[in-house]
Amino acid sequence: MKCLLATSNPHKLQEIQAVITDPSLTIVTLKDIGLEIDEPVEDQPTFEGNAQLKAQYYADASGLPCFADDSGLEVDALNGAPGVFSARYSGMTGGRDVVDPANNQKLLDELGDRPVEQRTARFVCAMAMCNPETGTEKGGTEKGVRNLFDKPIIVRGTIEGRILGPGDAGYAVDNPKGIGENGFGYDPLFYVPELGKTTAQLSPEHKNQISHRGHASRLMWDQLKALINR
Ligand code: ITT
Repeated sequence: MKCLLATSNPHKLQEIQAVITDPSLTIVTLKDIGLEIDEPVEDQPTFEGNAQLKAQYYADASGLPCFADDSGLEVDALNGAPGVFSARYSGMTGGRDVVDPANNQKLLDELGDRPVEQRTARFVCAMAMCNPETGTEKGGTEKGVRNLFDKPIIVRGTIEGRILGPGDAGYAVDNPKGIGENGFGYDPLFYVPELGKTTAQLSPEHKNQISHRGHASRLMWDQLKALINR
């Protein structure tokens, strides 16, 4: 089975491709198929809604079954913010090298000097897989693929942790770099107490074993495998 993995985030691409490696599924990327279209507007109130919106948009544009994730950070003391606005929390635009530190600084500003026990948070990843809409011109997928599933498949993975805070190594209220060099986004500020590390201090393999995206990718693959082997 061939399907499109739709993301413009190279870190996500690597993380998902490292988990879903079965030869019965050929994953192609937007770059592989030369699909250069505007990104959809992610205007849904839930991660699941945005994941489905993205997957359906690119499935329709490509004619391939497509999966996409919408993910982000929920901080309890901020009533779940930044949530679905995680990618654009600070309002800064540009490359990830400027947007990520700006988002991280905004998060530290919002949390202020709250003690670590009030900084609990989780990463959430909703992943959706959609077929091209039936009955449209674009719906011509490869033989045998279309009928594997009728409705979108939607799964969710999470990882619990907290945001670095007073007393933690690498923490200062004006230091958006946090601690650790791996990963992306909020990883340098996302501390997993059981490991005594941020997710930016984990190897890619270790992050995939425990992360929201790793969990969601495995759940998605379990469902697809069951359909392929039906
Ligand atoms: P696509 O929409 O093209 O897939 P994106 O980066 O814009 O890429 P989202 O809309 O799903 O993706 O936004 C996710 C944001 O949430 C991301 O930019 C980070 O700020 C944050 N995030 C999600 N997963 C993360 C992770 O594993 N580590 C750190 N931050 C993460």
